[in-house]
Amino acid sequence: MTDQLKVLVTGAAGQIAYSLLYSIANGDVFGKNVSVSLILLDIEMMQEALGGVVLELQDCALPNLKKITATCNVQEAFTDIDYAVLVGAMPRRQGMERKDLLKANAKIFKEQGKALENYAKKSVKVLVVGNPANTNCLIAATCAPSISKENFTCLTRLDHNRAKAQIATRLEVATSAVRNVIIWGNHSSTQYPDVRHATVSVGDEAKPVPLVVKDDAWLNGDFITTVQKRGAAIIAARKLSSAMSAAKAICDHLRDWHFGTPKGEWTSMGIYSNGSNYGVPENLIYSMPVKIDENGYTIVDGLEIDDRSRVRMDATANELLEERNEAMKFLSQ
Ligand code: NAX
Repeated sequence: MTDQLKVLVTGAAGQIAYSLLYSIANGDVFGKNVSVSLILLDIEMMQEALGGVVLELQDCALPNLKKITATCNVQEAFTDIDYAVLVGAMPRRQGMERKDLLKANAKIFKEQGKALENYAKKSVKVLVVGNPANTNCLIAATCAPSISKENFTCLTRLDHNRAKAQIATRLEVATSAVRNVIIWGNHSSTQYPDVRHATVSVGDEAKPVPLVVKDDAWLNGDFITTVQKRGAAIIAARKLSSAMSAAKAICDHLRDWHFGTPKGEWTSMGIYSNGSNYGVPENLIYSMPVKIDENGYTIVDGLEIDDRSRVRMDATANELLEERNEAMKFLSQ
């Protein structure tokens, strides 16, 4: 394993990055024996604020942090990077149509996809966080044809962690006792949080979550909507979108991708669908259960999908197909 990594974080002057950068720089993600060069990209208007983030990172006096580069230059940012954490995106403003949001972000992720193609290492691993995350990720992957589609992922780990925490809270157990929840589909309110294959540790035994919860109405109702609408609940309460929990989820995603998932466990990641798994259409970034080892990720196959799950999985796929059709119009412009 390499002992030096070049890690790009975009949207680096924003609120998620502010919670994220310390953990990456401190070795909590890639390990304490790896030195990290951080490249921080944000738009020109944010360079002064970004300079402040650099001052703070310096003042943390972190032994693993080899170098910090702050820039608004895309070529400088993407050159020879090992990881691209694409957090920066155009936020949805009041009165903005979904189409306008897709258009603004298609432009950003087209440019960044091309930059990955032209300047990054071919082995670069890409995590897209900026919304609409799945479709932004697909755009970047489309614009970087010489990089394997398997190197492009989007963040659904926050939704995964939310599902896990809801079950743990309900059963009054530690979150570590709950394993193998799944987020299917889009990082949006159509996502399908699925615990039919999840387990909870009771003593030395791992028991199926539905058997322990013993409340199918809750599992098929409030549990699902709570996870689907959690982002909106946080905005309503904080008047800002989730940042601390998003940063934690980004670290979890990157750590598992770098080191592998724990034995017997899977996680959820938005990944490229080639059309061969679970009836998910080809050429979408769709969240699925994956196990990761030194050879990369493998989709957990063979899980039984009941009729109710099928409907939910198709609904979120249909939303992604619509987003793709809309976004692809802007790619040729
Ligand atoms: P902020 O608005 O605080 O920060 C975004 C930063 O991105 C700003 O500093 C902005 O200048 C920068 N930016 C905009 N265009 C850029 C470009 N072309 N290149 C580089 N930087 C650019 O947002 P924050 O709260 O940090 O959220 C960032 C993104 O994460 C949003 O799109 C948000 O919707 C998304 N989220 C995704 C989540 C997920 O699970 N996939 C969860 C959390 C979050 O809601």
